[in-house]
Amino acid sequence: MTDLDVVVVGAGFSGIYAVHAFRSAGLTVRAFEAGDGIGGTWFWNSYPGARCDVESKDYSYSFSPELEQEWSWSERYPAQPEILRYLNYVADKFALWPYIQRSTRVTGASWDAATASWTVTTADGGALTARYIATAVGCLSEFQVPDLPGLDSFEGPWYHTSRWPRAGVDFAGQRVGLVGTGSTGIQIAPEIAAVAGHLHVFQRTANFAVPNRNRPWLDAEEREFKSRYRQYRAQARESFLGVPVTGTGRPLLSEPPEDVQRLFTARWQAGGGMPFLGAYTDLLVSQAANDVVAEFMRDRIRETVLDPEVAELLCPRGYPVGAKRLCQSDDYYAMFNRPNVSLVDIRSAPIESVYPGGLKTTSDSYELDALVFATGFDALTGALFAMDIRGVAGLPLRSAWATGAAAYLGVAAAGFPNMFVITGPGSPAVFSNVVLSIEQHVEWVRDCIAWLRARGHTTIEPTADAQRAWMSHVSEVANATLFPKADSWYVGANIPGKPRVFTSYVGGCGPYRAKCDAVAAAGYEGFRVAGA
Ligand code: N01
Repeated sequence: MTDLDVVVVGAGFSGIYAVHAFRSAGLTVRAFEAGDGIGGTWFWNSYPGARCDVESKDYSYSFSPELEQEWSWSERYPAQPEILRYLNYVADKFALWPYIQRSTRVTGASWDAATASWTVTTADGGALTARYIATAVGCLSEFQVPDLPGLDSFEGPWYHTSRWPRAGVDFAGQRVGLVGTGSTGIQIAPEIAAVAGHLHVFQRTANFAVPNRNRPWLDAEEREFKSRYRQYRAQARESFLGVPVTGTGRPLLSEPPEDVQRLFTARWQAGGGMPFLGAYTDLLVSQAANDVVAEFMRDRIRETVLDPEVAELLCPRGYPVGAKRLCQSDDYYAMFNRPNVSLVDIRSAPIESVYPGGLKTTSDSYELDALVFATGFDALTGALFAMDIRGVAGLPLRSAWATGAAAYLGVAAAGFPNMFVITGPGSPAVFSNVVLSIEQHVEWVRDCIAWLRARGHTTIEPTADAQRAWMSHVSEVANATLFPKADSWYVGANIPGKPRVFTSYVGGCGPYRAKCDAVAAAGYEGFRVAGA
């Protein structure tokens, strides 16, 4: 007998839905959440400018038609506070609060073969047992601050965007240094520039950013859209990215160049990253096709940024568009026309150290009052490795995945029975509308547990062979694309010493869902079950 059927680790989009789905299936469940509020990514990343780059109509739960109809988004792209309000509304509506224990960090989980159960320990000294554990820790949770000599000596405050002070930060009139120009840096920079005395943007790698063209969601538009929400969701589930995107269905290289330019111009005007990269079938597989879109985007930077030297420095080179997550901003490039913003190239002159009054590169010193790190995350595995997870015979997850993370279908790992990794390595999560991917994983896990219980089975674990075959399929699909070709968090390149492995499934959400369903229909093919 265990204390619970399922322990869920984390209460972001995935943990919240896991609690609801598992409870609705008659399971006893508790989620542990380290934060004192729910929301995961959207709880922690409360920096100014934080906004989702997937449209609100897509980036929302699809499991409840009622919820879908009654919630009203105010903008095309939802800002962080609104997403957080939405998630709290969901917890209220489905009465989930009693099953979510906040301010409780899970420190470890160990498998006991004799009782076919997990013992989960928490930072407050608590421990309980559960038959199953579902990690819902998010793919981008474990933030990273560069190990800069002298950072401790800095006299001003410094912040990481992922742990933004709840009360906000007043940069008015200050000299601020921003390190990092990924999706986060690109969002926060214009917000700081609007108030700071001076903003120095320290750029190691220039990034591609498309406009959002964010705008309010008008009542009439919303009403019309909601009248066909169900059909839209059905299309989304079968789509490649979890968002139905209308592409030409043709390769760019077969099109007359003037048609290509016309189409990109229209999509640039309309805004959004997915319609841009989904415009042609070869953009993410052919370097020559990708070069065309890259040059189109560099031209947009050159026509926006008035100083040609700054514009050239902002022009990304050396990796394909989309191989690092495509950023979105309506203001980032134009911000460099402000007199109080300067771009510092730390590729040619790297940061050497921080001193009490500022930051020193190999060529200059910058006097600063405050420092902001938008330097990203130890993605996919960081939050899992932050816990001491031990599977069969006490094997630590960190050791099992020492040369690269591996999970059968991206949801369960050999050596870790009865553990489900929501949006785990080997799944399409980070290459999709993650909310739909989360729902698909949670529902698959819920149905798997129901299937086991109906047959009296007590354990399920993928075979090493099935896992190996899946991960080699994941690599094969990725290697046929341009995705692994950039130094990005997708391959772990942003974390010193992390094995360089591309572990996301880029074969598309629809085909992935079909594969998961086929495995289930075949009696959980590739898994070993035991008990009864
Ligand atoms: O992190 P990143 P992020 N010295 O890893 C630089 C999601 N997200 O927080 O490219 C100097 O992308 C690093 O430079 P380089 C989204 O999936 C979504 O911005 O490694 N610089 C890079 O410029 C996204 O992809 C949304 O050379 C250092 C930056 O820091 C993911 O989160 C919004 C450095 C890190 O970029 C992560 O985005 C925000 C060092 N030692 C985030 N270390 C939306 O929905 C790192 N850098 C819109």
